[in-house]
Amino acid sequence: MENEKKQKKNDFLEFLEKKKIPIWFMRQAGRYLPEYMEIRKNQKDFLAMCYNPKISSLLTLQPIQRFDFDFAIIFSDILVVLDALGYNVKFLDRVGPVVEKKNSFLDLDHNVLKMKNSKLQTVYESISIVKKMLQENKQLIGFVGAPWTLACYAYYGKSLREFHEIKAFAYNNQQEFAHLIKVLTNSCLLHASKQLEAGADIIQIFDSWSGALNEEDYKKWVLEPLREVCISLKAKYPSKGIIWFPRGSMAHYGYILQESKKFFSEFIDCISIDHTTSIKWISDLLDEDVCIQGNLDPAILLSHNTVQIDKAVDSILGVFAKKKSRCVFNLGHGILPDTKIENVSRVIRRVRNFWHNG
Ligand code: 1CP
Repeated sequence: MENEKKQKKNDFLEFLEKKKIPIWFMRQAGRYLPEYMEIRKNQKDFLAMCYNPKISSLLTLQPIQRFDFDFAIIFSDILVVLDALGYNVKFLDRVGPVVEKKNSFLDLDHNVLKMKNSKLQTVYESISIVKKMLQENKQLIGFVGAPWTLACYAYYGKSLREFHEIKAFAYNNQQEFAHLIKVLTNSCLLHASKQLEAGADIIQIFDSWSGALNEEDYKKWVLEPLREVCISLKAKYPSKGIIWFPRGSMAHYGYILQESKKFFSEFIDCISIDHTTSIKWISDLLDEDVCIQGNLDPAILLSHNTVQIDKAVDSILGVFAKKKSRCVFNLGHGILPDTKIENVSRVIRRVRNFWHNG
């Protein structure tokens, strides 16, 4: 028992103890910021911005300079891993990502990510620049897409809403799909490790499409790869933090947290909760030593109704107050492009005042 408590101590958790309720927003650098649009308008290609350490470090720091968020998240995308694996990834205006389709997944090999000329090197360069520029009282988040979510983009080649075909493919081609998940798991581990080595304090694992799966597939394609990645990361980088964001997974939390309680206590520092999940329910379900991050609905920041915004913020803070430590205020998903700047400032002010007055 004492051993477990010792393992749980790391720089991220100590940072949380000091900050009480730190705040950052998913996709905090992006189209809602005029200073982002100023840079974006001269850049044709979103991926080229991600691969330019000078630009990506600048964009990473923009929301910190404007809002004094407690965490910076490196300006990049989950799809850079597919691009580096040899898929040609493009981001088209008003369409979103387009990923080249391959005839087979069998010849994919994660070892290409280790090559000196891998495009991912620019991400690590950007991380080391940001780390040097970031004030000491902030932490830097690196991130990866989880294998299942990346597999969805590799299979469909674009943004998706339905998952029948990829599931049928996985049932019909079990070996090939297992190979794809394996390569993506190794890639996820490699990319996360390199980001931590370059200076990231935390890795957030985005599993945006995890909610589409049934229980058996969730265990195979979400939990097993997650376990593999987190156990290796914690063995290599015990002082660094891990945040897991399994979007749309409310239906799964019951058995996950019951069957894997020990795994979550030991290897996951924080679960990021989307806005369709009740934060009070999850807070009661989770062990005290797993932190909660979330879960304001990003749509509320589009509204003029400040009473409604304050009410939504207070309702999350009410749950956090009972937990006292180890909570991070965030959105339940990425900030929307039409978000009003004054609403972002309002939420930050309210979270900080709550703590000072409370
Ligand atoms: O046009 C533009 O200016 C680009 C918009 C944009 C930005 C700013 C995209 C396109 N990606 C990003 C950056 C990004 N993506 C970050 C940066 C760090 C931050 O500030 O938070 C992060 C963490 C991501 C992660 C990401 N990309 C996810 C996982 C989180 C989620 O939203 O569920 C996913 C699924 C992507 C793919 C992606 N990138 C961009 C688009 C339009 C999409 C497709 C989303 C979809 O399929 O619905």
